[in-house]
Amino acid sequence: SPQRRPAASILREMLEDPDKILVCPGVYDGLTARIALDQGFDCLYMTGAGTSASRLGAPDLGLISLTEMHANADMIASLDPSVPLIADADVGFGGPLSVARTVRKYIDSNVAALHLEDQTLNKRCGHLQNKQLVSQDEFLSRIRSSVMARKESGRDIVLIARTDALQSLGFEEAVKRLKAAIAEGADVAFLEGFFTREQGEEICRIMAPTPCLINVVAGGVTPTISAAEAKALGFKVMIWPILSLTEVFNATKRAMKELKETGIKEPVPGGSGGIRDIFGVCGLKECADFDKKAGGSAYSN
Ligand code: PYR
Repeated sequence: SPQRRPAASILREMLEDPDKILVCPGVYDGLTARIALDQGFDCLYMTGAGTSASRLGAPDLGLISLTEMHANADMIASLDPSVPLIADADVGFGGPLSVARTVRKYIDSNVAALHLEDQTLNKRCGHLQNKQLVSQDEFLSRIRSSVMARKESGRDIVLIARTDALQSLGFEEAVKRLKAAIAEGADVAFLEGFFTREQGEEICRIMAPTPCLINVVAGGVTPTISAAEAKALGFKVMIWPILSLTEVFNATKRAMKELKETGIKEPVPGGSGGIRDIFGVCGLKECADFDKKAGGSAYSN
């Protein structure tokens, strides 16, 4: 069979397309990833906040481990290897050796890109208050370690340097950190939690030609803007981390409430989301076809 093209190479080609902004819906499990793939997105984003909420039932406070984040990224990246996955790697889960291990594991799973940030080990969601930062030197040791691990692997992964410094140290310091991270070999700049369109435009202008990422979080501090507007500001990558989380939260809560209060959850008239729709988006037909070809009969449609 032909050699599979690494997801990082597919992502790099997209990043180099001058006319493109990559719009990445946040997914956190197999089903949300399948729905995004079914809608034809050409790049996905694995949210750490969503992974923490769905796998641990815990808030995004640095509780989740490398093993859990990697297992989620591994599964999501495997669903359609032709669609690159950008995955959260928080602070890299420890010192330089741990960061290198994280990068190797993500590379092994054909994850196209990861982001590493400059918060302390007990990090928190970038849109919460009172974030604690490590020094620039410590941040750079994380980036350097990831660049070294990538080089030693002989393979590729796009490294996204994220700074959370804007909140406590201001714009200049945040820019300094991002520039230093790019000088160490990171590929994409991620200014977390900026407040205005002007700051967004400014970061893209200052970092050019380095591609910049914008993170749009419902209820977060960055304005919710469209992909077209983000592109006009100069961004190359746009992530919507809690897109599926919010929808699942609202819809599930509504359904639970209805069942609790009335003792029945009526199907939505004419609505989708029955068992066949769900199995269908997860590849029921492909599984049945495969099974049949292999001489099985258990899953014939
Ligand atoms: C998250 O979704 O957890 C981010 O860090 C953006």
